[in-house]
Amino acid sequence: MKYDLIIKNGTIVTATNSYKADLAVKDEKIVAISEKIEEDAKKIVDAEGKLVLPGAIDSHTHLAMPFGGTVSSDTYESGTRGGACGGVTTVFDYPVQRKGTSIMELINEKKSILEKEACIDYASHVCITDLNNGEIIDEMETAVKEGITSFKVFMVYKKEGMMTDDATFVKLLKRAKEIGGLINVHAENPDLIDLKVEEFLKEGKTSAWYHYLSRPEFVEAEADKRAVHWAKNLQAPLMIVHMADKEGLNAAIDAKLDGATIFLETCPQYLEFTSDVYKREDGRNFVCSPPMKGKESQDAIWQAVQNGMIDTIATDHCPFQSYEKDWGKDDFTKIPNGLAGIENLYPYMLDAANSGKITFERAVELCSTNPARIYGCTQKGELAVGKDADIVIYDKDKEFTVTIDKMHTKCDHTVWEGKTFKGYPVQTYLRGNLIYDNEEFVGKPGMGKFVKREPQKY
Ligand code: DUC
Ligand code: ZN
Ligand code: ZN
Repeated sequence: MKYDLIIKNGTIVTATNSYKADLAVKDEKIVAISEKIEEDAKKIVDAEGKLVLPGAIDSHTHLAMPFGGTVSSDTYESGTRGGACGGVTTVFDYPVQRKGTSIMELINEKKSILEKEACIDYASHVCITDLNNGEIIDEMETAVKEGITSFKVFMVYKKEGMMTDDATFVKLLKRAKEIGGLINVHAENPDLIDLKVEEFLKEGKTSAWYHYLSRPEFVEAEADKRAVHWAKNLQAPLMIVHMADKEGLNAAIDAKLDGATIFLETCPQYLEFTSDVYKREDGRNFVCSPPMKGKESQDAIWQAVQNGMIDTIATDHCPFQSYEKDWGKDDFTKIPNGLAGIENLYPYMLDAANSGKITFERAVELCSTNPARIYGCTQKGELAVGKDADIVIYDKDKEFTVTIDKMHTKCDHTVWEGKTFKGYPVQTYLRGNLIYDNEEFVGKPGMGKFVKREPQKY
């Protein structure tokens, strides 16, 4: 047999165009794309009437992460299984450095879990909480050589011991630039949040609505602007993750237009929901940080998704079970922060394409091609000869309504409950291997491989 797999008669979508063609796979790679491929293969799939897309890259998840007095409820296995069923073929995790410890040890510890559990390919951005007397500055270079080229800093979570102060942030930005790495930042101002929280609790204002009011638009905007300021003045590349407010977005866009190397990520929850969700009886289930903002911010973020200013869409997948969210029924500060989303990312953005809000090419660019390019996944993000055969077959006409019973992650509830998507992935291939078939997971834990990334000249 010449090939392992041929996908025939589909419409191939890239970040720049769409065209009808057949695609052949051998030894996990795409080896041919042409109008007609007549040779034999072990498996031939007819994709007539369907779109053939590169697998999505969810470049922002927190799997099995100790947080909010518990651990996020998806393991590496269940989170990546969910991803596979939503067309995600590469996941990025955010392991958090314990203060005073080595990041290489953390990377190796996580790798040994992921190689057993991951159902899709995986990479990590390492969250740095402490420079460890400068040791981490050296370790960053080792990490980059090992293929871990991005790092995260939190401008928040001061009391939780995860915050990076400005001096450390600046050192990390400069170091990442030297070694072809990238710093990702969670931008919110911790002191304003702590001040507001204290005031609200004193006044007995404890519902989920006060989660939003303790970290409203200007709290994120201040930190966004500070982050933009450092990146611009140090001429260092920076990714601002989960961008959710208009004022910060505009500052970042201005800096980008001025030549700063700033990348922007947002998440489906900020595109779908506004802060009004925190007024709901089940508002705690929507509690994540940064919180959803008002309509003005939502409209601005959508506009930036449409006009090319947002670079990537990822989920910030960090689910907690209902009983854990219930800890904060009468005190919003006890609600673990985070939502499930990995299985809904590609369906959501492709639904936006199917309904004409963006093009399918743009959905592919945001969810696959851009994250691959920005984070140095040279084998991913595109259906092209020589790339990994990470492929999603998408039926534009299949209607799918999200209910928790149909999800493949471990969490017992979802903010996406009841959402109907026009169009849905019907098959996912990981390096040519079928891992999802018509609402069923057909892969195996351990199939995922480490994605060794290349340093970039940003
Ligand atoms: N925000 C969340 O909502 N969850 C995980 C971490 C974060 O920053
Ligand atoms: Zn974050
Ligand atoms: Zn996050």
